Amino acid sequence: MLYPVMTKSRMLFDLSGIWAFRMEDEEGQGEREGWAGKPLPQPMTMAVPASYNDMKACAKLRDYHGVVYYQTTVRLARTMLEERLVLRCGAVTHHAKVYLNGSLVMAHRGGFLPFEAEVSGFAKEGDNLLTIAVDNRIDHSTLPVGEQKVTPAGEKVNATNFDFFNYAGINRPVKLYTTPQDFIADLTVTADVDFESGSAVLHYAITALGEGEGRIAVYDEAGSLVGQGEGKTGDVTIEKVRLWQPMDAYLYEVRAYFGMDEYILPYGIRTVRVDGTRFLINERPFYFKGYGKHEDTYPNGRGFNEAMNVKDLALLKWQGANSFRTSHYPYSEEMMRLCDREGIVVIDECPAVGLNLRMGGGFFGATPGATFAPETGIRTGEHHQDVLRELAARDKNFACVVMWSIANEPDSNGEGAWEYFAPLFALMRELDPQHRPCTLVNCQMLTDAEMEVSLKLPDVICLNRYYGWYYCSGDLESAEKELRAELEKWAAYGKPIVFTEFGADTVAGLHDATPVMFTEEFQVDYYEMNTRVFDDFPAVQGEQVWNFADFATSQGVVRVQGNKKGLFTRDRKPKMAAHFMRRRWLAIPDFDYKK
Ligand code: GCB
Repeated sequence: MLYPVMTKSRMLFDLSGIWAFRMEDEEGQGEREGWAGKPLPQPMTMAVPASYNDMKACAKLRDYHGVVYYQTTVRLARTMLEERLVLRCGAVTHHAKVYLNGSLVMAHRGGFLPFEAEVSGFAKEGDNLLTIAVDNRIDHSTLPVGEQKVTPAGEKVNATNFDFFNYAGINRPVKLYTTPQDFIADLTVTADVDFESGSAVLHYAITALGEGEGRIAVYDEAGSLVGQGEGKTGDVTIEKVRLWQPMDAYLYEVRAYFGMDEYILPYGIRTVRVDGTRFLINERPFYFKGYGKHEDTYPNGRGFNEAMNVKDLALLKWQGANSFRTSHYPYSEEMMRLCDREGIVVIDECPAVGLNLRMGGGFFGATPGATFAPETGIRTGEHHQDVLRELAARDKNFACVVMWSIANEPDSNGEGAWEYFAPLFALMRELDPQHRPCTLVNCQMLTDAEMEVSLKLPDVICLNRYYGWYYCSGDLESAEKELRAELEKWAAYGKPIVFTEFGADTVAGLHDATPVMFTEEFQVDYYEMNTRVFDDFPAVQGEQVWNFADFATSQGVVRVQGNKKGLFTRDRKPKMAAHFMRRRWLAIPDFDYKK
């Protein structure tokens, strides 16, 4: 799905601002009382985009469970109605019903990917009432996975099977855009690079609806035309190609034409492949240095925060980091475009987190059980496929995306895991026109089971490990021994290994001369030990710390006002460990660290 941009044939309107907002007093009230078709009764004000939870000083809103309504008036000029008019939501968490002038124009399941519909037939000149009903409920059929529970006080709540706050609302921009009646619906570009001659061939495909001829023109960053192709599909050769490199981005501009329509795509040319234990970007062994992140700021919640995105990437660069994983859901398209622009490497994760009923039972809230059991287990299979389709459609052209993560910490040893995951890997490999590596982020031990999901399906072994924190807590000597012993096993299989999580909760400002857990000194020692071990294993091709910054999560006895594993505080102030990792990462090159 194309990101909406302004071109000579397309108008674009951002509907961000203050909208009217209303919680339901009881389930189904909005539909019964027809809220979508008239001004909301006694609304409060709400910022769009943003999560609603932290917007007011109101515990009821913060912990709300169910459907809320957002509403605004969109005033349309006649000229806009002469074109094809599309309404597009960047992300509504978790489920949305969108009404224009009282008519349902689209509905969407899943809180982290865009959706859109042509609304020409529903819109009129002048005032139009736009209403979006947002449902934050999660269960065994949603991604992420959760469960609805009733507290002893009689309140219905979302029991999350994941460790981040269930922020909800219109989290990303809502936009209106126009296209001509005959228009470009999609554009796919892939590239073959000839490293000897220094040229590249772009293969492009324009999907268009209506009558017209297709063509593309490719420009370099100086604005010079470097290649052209006739037809809706074709090849364009670019001589003396300048590649997109980690930390040294270069973006061509692919301008696609169809009839009167024009679409402009920034496009980085690079290659990615796995070779033995090496992860090659542009045929050179790349070492991942960076983080698992969250879209989490105050008071935006998971709401789009463009200033913080810019700041975060600046801090990454300050530290000598080069990459992050979009743990545990796809991030905004704006962030992906920024990473393309800044040369930050991304492991793109879909919102499949909590697919582990065995673990969730103990820690976060869901009832323990067999994850893939037909009656009582999760029922996310079909939705998981839909989400992968939407993710590939949105992110296929980004140079920054070098790998897809199919899930975070699923019950990969559970009965039925192979049957669940093998088709998803096959699907993602088929969906991605660039055939990027696929992974699954593992938290379970390597078993002798014939069908080891975490070993055989992924191209890269991604490990989340907490030796010295959850395991061998505070005892770094034992932790080191155990970590080495486990790594020996994984390293025997000849695939690249990336640590996608390792971390220790640390309350900024807590200090001790003899390091104990939760102090800044302990966090430094923890990283010193873990990274020393990684350096001894040639197969370890990357380290992504958990987490970039402290973040909000459900309340519980193991969380001190949120998860405190950040190397930065929630307002982005470095802890001691941030300086430690900075010294380390500035000394590790992006390429050829482990040949
Ligand atoms: C994990 C999860 C992550 C948690 C983290 C923790 O393994 O993938 O979502 O936040 O551990 O801090 O416990």
